Amino acid sequence: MVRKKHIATLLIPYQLYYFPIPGRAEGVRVALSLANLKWEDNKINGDQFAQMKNDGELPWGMVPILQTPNGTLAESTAILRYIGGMAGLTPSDPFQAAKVDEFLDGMEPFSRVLSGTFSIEDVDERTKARQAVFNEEGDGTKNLKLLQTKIAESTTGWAANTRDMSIADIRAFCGIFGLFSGNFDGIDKSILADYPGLLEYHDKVANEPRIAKHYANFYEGSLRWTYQPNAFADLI
Ligand SMILES: N[C@@H](CCC(=O)N[C@@H](CS)C(=O)NCC(=O)O)C(=O)O
Repeated sequence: MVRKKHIATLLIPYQLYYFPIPGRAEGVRVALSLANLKWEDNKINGDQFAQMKNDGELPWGMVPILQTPNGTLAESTAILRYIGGMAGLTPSDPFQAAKVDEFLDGMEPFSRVLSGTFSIEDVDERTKARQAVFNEEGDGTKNLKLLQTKIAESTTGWAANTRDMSIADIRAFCGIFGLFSGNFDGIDKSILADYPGLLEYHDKVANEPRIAKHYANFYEGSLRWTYQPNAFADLI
């Protein structure tokens, strides 16, 4: 599929491939947009995913991938670092940049809290399993508390204590609030009412002018309402 798109690639040099949901590609989409690059959002279905995998187009057998003028790049965090650099979202100071990397790597367990639930076919069982993730002792709860604590420790309010917004914020914002769009059975946005620090952080990032502009228009059903200012205002 990537090979067949080579003409489009000449015109639109960055080609993202992912499922038609925010998921692990959303931060990359934001970074591509903030970097003002010419890019295309290729939304694939399960059959296209299988075809790409079968054709050896996925370096690690997974999506997202980003086709670039220099070749294909996989792994959402690697792509975010690469494009984030072009968007001015990575600090130039090496230690600050490493702290941003620390945050990105540190929040990986959060990104996986639902991974054991996707293969549960029965909707009631899946719902129960996901509710358990956000029970008092669940991994979702543990990770949300940790993220809230980490963000509260920042003196600037940005996730990795950077002077300006960084890719750590893009990942944290897209990852945390994307979970509460209503796309995942059993996960209700009311869970966030227990995390006033995260709701405050939502307000800060959603109102950052580049983010607010990026999400000013989204199409119905895109699940991206969670990224708009005041998305969770009724919980405060
Ligand atoms: N570490 C990878 C994980 C990517 C990942 O889990 N991708 C999932 C979709 S969210 C996937 O491709 N699943 C299909 C499969 O594993 O067969 C990243 O961050 O990009």
